[in-house]
Amino acid sequence: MPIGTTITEYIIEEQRRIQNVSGDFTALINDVVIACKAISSTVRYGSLVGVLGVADTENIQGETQKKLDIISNNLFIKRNEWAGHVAAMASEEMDDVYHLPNQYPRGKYLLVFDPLDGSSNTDVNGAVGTIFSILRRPEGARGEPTTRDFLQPGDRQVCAGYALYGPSSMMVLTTGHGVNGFTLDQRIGEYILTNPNMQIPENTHDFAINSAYMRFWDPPVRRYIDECLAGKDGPRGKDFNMRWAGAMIADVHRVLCQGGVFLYPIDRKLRSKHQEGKLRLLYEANPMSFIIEQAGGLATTGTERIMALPPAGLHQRCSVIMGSKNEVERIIAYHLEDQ
Ligand code: P6P
Repeated sequence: MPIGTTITEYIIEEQRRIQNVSGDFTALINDVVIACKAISSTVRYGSLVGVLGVADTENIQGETQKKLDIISNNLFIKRNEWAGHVAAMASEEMDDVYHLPNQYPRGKYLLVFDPLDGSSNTDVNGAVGTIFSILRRPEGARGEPTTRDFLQPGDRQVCAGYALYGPSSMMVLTTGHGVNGFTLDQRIGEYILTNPNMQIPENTHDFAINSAYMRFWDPPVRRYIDECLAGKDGPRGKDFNMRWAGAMIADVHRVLCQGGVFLYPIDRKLRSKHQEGKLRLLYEANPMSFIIEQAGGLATTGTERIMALPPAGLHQRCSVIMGSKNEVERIIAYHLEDQ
């Protein structure tokens, strides 16, 4: 049975392209991959092993945590804390920086992640996944990493990826040299390269937004969606399709594969709660933006490029509009006209 290119082979080939790397980076990504395999397996068993439903805790976002949120977070921590590749970690499910147990060596990378994105889908067997981002620890930093060490703009990411636990389990990865997709071959327990050099179509007829919030949208977003809804008789001269999976990872994966635009924009309701958006910058918007840009798309708040934003806090939120270049450029133009 031919196996194909495993994700480990791909990572090592990538390492050979980069001069003077110690292999730490490769080993870290490998540990992240194993963590995702473990989460994928746990998610698959669902109610058979009693991991569905809510825990009796809340995260810093004030969101009730699902049992799988906590299980996935702990799997990611356990898999990545011991090997000496990371100096510390941060997660949607933990209020502060996670400092490694004293007995473990500290490495030169910082790992930020959303262990289970879309967890509102867990109890209805919907798509969920893991999003992660790898940063370098700032030059010259000494002692235990602080929150400030993590507050780096998305352009400083050295790797970003996600694992989508859908009908098949896929990983999508970028280290800054394009985007590659891998599918988990359950027969051998390896992610195999199935989608090399993923590129987002520049034009599209798909958009993903939660239309329940339409009454709160800013004018540029409302204008863009209204024009899509007007279809071929409207200003766009073509019909559009709407999708909303309730999990950023699933909606953005569709955009990556088929073209489209994903929008979770700031709106009046979020402003009333003094929030700059729904999605979190460090472990949702930045890693997904890195992937989208590497695949030829654009990722913006509407007025600013997401990966240029200077983070002010671990759990900072931001407006998110990302996908096919021509569509995102149109939405940016509508925001500029509205200023
Ligand atoms: P809403 C999942 O909780 C998440 O953070 C994203 O993955 C998803 O796109 C969004 O929230 C869904 O939000 O308001 O539609 O439930």
